Amino acid sequence: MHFASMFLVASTAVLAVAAPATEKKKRALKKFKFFGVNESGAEFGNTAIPGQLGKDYTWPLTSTIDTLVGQGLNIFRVPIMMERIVPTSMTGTTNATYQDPLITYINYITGKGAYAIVDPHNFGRYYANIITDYAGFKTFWTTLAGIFQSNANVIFDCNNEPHDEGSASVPDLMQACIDGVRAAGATSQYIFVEGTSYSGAWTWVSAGNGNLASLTDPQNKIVYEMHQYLDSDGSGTSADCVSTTIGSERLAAATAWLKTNNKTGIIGEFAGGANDQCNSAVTDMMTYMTNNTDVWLGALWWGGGPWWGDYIYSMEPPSGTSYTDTLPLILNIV
Ligand SMILES: *[C@@H]1O[C@H](CO)[C@@H](O)[C@H](O)[C@H]1NC(C)=O
Ligand SMILES: *[C@@H]1O[C@H](CO)[C@@H](O)[C@H](O)[C@H]1NC(C)=O
Ligand SMILES: *[C@@H]1O[C@H](CO)[C@@H](O)[C@H](O)[C@H]1NC(C)=O
Ligand SMILES: CC(=O)N[C@H]1CO[C@H](CO)[C@@H](O)[C@@H]1O
Repeated sequence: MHFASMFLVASTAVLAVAAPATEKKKRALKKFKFFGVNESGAEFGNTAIPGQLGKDYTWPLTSTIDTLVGQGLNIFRVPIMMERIVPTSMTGTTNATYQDPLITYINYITGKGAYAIVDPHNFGRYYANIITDYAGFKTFWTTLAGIFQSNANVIFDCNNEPHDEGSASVPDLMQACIDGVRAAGATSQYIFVEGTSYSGAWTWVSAGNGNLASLTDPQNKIVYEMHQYLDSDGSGTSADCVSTTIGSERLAAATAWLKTNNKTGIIGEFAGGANDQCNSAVTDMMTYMTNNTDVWLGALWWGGGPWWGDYIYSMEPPSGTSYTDTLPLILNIV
């Protein structure tokens, strides 16, 4: 057991004693509004459409939510596939086989008092075609947000990681989502928007995502979701981190952009391997972000879920390598 995890256990014990007997012991975040994990499974098997439950895709575990909420995490991003929830066309109806367990799972998370992010994990594409039918995409979102219209703890994540968009307009795509969500009567919820170039924080400005500053929301609850991995190409495919300060370095330009434009952001995906260099890099990144909570609302680790096995960034209790090695460090900071 690392020193940091001993500290976590010790401080949890102190809290448990200090808390009134009737109050369930639960750690609170110290600085962030949000900290949590991506809960993968329902977007797996993206070459098998619609795919078969239990073979191509799965739903993440409610027991994982119990465990992580007990440790103070309060937000979970749930990747889904647009083609599975609305199979015929973007203006079509939902498929109950996929929709029913989605509702059950999302309501389970919010029933625990946490936030649930509904994340069409589609890279700006529907059936592998870059989405340019913005009116159709707006209708898709009116349908999807309509399901959760009265649940204030649901967050709508317009689309995961658009990239190589050709002549398509990411601002038009994101604005269509915002308009579609609000047209569903879902007026209390946050909307997370993403940018091109996989929504990378390190390339946010250089890739031209500055034009997303002009998005409008009558409810004024847009949050800019960016992703930031710490490996050499920023793809989140290596257990190695570039340096112990790579996180704060890669976030600097995006942080300045958020401040200049009076916006708030969240890191919707980040990770580093379970090793000393990455643990220092993650510590630096979380410290930097908690130093800048005027613009950074929080972060979500990639990733949890029951099918990751011995994945380099597995945050799945009880034995995922990031769950045992890295989460205790993070919870001491955020
Ligand atoms: C609905 O989803 C299920 C499971 O993904 C699939 O087997 C079925 O074919 C789908 N129905 C339609 C009309 O796409
Ligand atoms: C910054 O944004 C907040 C919330 O959206 C708003 O209340 C405030 O007036 C804005 N400040 C400036 C200087 O634009
Ligand atoms: C965070 O802020 C503290 C206090 O200003 C400073 O000493 C530290 O260097 C900052 N760390 C990072 C990674 O930004
Ligand atoms: C960094 C990372 O692991 N990204 C993965 C996120 O999940 C999707 C689908 O599950 C994968 O395609 C990405 O490679």
